[in-house]
Amino acid sequence: MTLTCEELLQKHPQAWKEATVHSFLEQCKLGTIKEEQFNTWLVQDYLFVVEFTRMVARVLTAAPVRDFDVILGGLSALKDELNWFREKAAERNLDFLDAHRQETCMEYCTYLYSLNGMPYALQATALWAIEYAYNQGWQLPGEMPAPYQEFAQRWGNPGFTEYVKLLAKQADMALEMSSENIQHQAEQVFLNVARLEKDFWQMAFNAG
Ligand code: HMH
Repeated sequence: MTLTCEELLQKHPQAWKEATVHSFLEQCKLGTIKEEQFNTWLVQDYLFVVEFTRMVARVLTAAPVRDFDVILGGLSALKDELNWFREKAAERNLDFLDAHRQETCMEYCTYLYSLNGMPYALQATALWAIEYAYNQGWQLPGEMPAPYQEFAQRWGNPGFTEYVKLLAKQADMALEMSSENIQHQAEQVFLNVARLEKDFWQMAFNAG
C-alpha cells in the first residue's frame, strides 16, 4: 500500500480543516479584519516566504530531473511573489527592513530548514502541503471584498491550483518509491505543516 497526498487529507480532515479554515480568512471575506491583523500577517508572511524560497531551492537540489520543470516554475513564481509583497508593503507604509519574525513564524521557518537533507519524498510532501494550505485557505471563502480579493487570487487562482496538483503528483510518485518507514514519516510532515499553518493564522489574528 502506498500513501498518497489524497490519503493524507482523508486521514486527517480535522488537522487540515484547522490549517485552512480560520477566523482570519473568514474576516477577510467579511471585510472586518483589522488593519493591524492584516498587516501583521503581511509582514510575517513576507518573512516566511523569504525562507520558503530558500527551502524550495533546497528541494530542487534533492529532486529528480523529471521534477525540475515544476519546481523551477515555483521558484520563478516566488521571484514575482517576493516583489509583489514588497509592493503591497510599500502601499501600506510597512517596513520589512526592521521587522522581526514572531515566534510562530520563526518556528515555521526553523521547520522549513529542518527538512534539509531529508529524503526527497518528505520534502516533496512538505512542499505540496505548504502550497495546498494557501491554495485552499484563500480559495474556500469565495470572492472577497477589496483589498483582500487580490490576496485571495494570488493563491486561489486556477494556475496556482494546477501547480499544486502537479506538486501532489510529484510527491505521490516519490512516496510510491519510498519505504513504509518514510511513508510514515511523511504523515508526520503533513501533520507538522498543518499545525504550523493553523498557528500562523492564529499569530496574525492575535495582533491588535
Ligand atoms: C504561512 N504558508 C504560509 N505562507 C505562504 N505564503 C504559503 C504557505 C504558501 O506560499
